[in-house]
Amino acid sequence: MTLGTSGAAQEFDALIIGAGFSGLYQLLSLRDKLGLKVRVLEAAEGIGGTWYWNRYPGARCDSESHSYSYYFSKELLQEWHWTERYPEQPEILRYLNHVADRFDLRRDIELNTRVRSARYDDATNRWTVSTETHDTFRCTYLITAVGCLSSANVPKIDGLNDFEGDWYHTGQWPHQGVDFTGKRVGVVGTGSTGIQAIPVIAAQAKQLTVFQRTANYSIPARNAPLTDEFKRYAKAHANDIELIMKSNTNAHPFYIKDRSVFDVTDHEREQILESAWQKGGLAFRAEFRDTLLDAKANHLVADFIRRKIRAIVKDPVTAELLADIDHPFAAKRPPVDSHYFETYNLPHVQLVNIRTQPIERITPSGIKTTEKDYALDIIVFATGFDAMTGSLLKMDIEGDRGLKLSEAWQAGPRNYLGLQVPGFPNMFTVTGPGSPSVLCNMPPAIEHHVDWITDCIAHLRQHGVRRIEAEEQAADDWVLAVNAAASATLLPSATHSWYLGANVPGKPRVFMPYAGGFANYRKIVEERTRAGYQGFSLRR
Ligand code: N01
Repeated sequence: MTLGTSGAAQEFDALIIGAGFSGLYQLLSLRDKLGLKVRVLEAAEGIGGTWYWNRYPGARCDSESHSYSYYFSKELLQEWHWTERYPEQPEILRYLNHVADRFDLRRDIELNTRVRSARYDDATNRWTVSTETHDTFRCTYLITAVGCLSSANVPKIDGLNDFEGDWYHTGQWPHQGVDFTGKRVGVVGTGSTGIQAIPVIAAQAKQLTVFQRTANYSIPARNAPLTDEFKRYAKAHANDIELIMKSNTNAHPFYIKDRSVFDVTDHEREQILESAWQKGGLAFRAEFRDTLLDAKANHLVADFIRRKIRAIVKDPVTAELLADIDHPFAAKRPPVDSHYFETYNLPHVQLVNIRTQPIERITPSGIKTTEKDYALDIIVFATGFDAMTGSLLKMDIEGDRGLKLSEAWQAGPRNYLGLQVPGFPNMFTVTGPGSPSVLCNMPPAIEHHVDWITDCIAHLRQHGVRRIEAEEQAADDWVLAVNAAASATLLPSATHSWYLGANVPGKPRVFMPYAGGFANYRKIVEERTRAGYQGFSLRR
């Protein structure tokens, strides 16, 4: 449905860009709680954001399903039934569609509408938003809900256009799926996505070649159908689970244990890690408080995983390639997997180390490294995203006095609390850079931001405030705080991580998410809000 009438701008109180987890809840909040006239602009043909696009084989959330849910509606929590420990992409998409129907959101969402530009005009205190479909919208409040991992990073490798087979990026997967039966498949990339996809592709393909640039840790997911007992438990304890998620470091439904790697004997440590490995999932990293803080502590945990890899993978050369990991455990987002390392025991799966034999080019018939030609029918790029800033910078956003977001962020995403950018009045970034976002289970992080933005807009309207904007000094101080929080951990030592923007050539190397912990971050935001929106300039 096209709601636009070409030529005439459509007027709204608020525009939301993106109809994923963030955009849906933001629409509901502004429309139904505050009674604003709101529209969501979504580039895709359907709602779902990340979960609309990421349909690659094996796509599944690494957060456990009972925590990967909205908690704002207790009725919704009680009525929705997840089926597995980790929700699969189609199930999450069904959930988000259910939410859209249940709260009657669709009538205010415009699909197939990619935002091209947004300009702020001080005289009218309005944003003008133009789309690629030549519609124009105007609004007072502009909320970007574009997701942190939505701008696909397809590596620029010579010859890709000449490839005579098919190639795909995991984040832009065809809706009809891809049939790998009888095909020679190459996968480039061994991050969370590649590690999820590789075993599933291997189960179908005639031959699978994995091109690994950086070896990665991975913890078994141990996915399984949820038992009725667990389903009842999660529903009965929804309030407690929510409290745990809001009061810990990563917004997951578990706390990081308050013990050091060195508080226990070698034997005890081995037993603790073995038990966590058997339980599986992201909670593995929560066994010790210093895993991500102390290099020696991390080394002991990492060594456990390396030994596991060597024990699982039968070919010693392949095992060594997989275990030769150059960064501390969890300094890059730790993947969880279903039989990833076991996949390398299959006779039709091979691993190529593109550190020692880099890809030279793509040829019409496959991938050519400095050592060899690999004949392929299909190439899958599991090469990640231009994370956190990519989708924002793709739009031509211009704030006060002609300041472009691309200029303001030339040296990295300067912002305040991950919520606002100086020079961009009344613009809010849901889980923007500078917030804990991607270091968290996302739904609680999203709900926190949406609730804050909603309360903030209510406050502005109640008090006759025309515009709110992050102060320059507050943003500078926050950038320092974000750097300091990262530097207190081992996170920056993974120098090639997307947290630092290092996966995209030419992108400024700045640690983007706030690593000081979700609970701590919430406290900071709350204190500053209570202190009269400290660090924000409010003008009547
Ligand atoms: O991307 P990544 P991802 N030539 O950037 C390699 C979330 N997620 O899509 O490390 C060759 O982590 C790159 O190598 P290197 C999660 O937050 C969530 O896997 O740069 N290789 C790396 O191996 C995750 O962290 C879930 O040396 C190239 C891989 O490609 C985030 O998404 C599931 C290359 C990219 O890894 C991103 O994960 C999946 C090149 N030119 C993902 N460029 C859920 O739980 C890159 N690589 C929901």
